[in-house]
Amino acid sequence: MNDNDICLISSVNNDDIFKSCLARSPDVVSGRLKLTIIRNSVSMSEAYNRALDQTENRYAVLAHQDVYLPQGWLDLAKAKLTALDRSHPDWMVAGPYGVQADGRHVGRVWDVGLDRELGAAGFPPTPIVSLDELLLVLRRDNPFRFDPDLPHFHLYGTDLVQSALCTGRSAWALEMPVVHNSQLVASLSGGYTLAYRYACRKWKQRLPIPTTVVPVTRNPIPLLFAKWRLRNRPERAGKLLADAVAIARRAGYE
Ligand SMILES: [Mn+2]
Repeated sequence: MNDNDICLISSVNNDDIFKSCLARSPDVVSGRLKLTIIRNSVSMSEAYNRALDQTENRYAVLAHQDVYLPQGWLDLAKAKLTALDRSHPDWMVAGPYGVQADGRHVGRVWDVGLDRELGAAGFPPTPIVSLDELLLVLRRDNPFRFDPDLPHFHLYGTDLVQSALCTGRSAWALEMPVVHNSQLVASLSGGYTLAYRYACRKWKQRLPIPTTVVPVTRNPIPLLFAKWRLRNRPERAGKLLADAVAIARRAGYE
């Protein structure tokens, strides 16, 4: 696998956050990992499809603007993806953090909003049924496109994984940790609820689907309960809670 087999894609709506996180990743700064930026998108599906139309690399890494890829990440990802190509040639999607069919989380990322590492070092490649959207790797050996009818900027990781699984392809959590310089989710109303309802209808034969936020289920209670728990949480500040490089060092990622 060459550097040119992989491209990095990000939908950017806040340049300060982007410059402080993803754009600072050493593999991006060095130019080894070519970055395609999408702006003014109406949904994440629309953004990512636009980027897929502009790129041809065999593997697309789709990352949030608030993700920092630590020193050495590209080489680590190449090694992990090459191994997965050999061990599970049917794989289509991978990421550093996901949820298994039984609801257990698996992965390793540092979450700044929660101020701790999620998961832990030393797990093997693990099959998952949904991925945290912070970073998704898509293997492009078929002309996959994100669902343009999935609204807003939520649940596209779950939708991607389910799309892979229902066509007989596999999806994996791999140990390739990153820093997610996130802010806490402010609300699950509005766009989240619209995306959730869409996912419920689309995947009704496959429910319940556990996710990192709320299980997608026929029963409306889990989403209502999660919204209630967040009822007093203030709006996101719109600025970062920590320095991504300092966190990467503290986490031992570089
Ligand atoms: Mn994020």
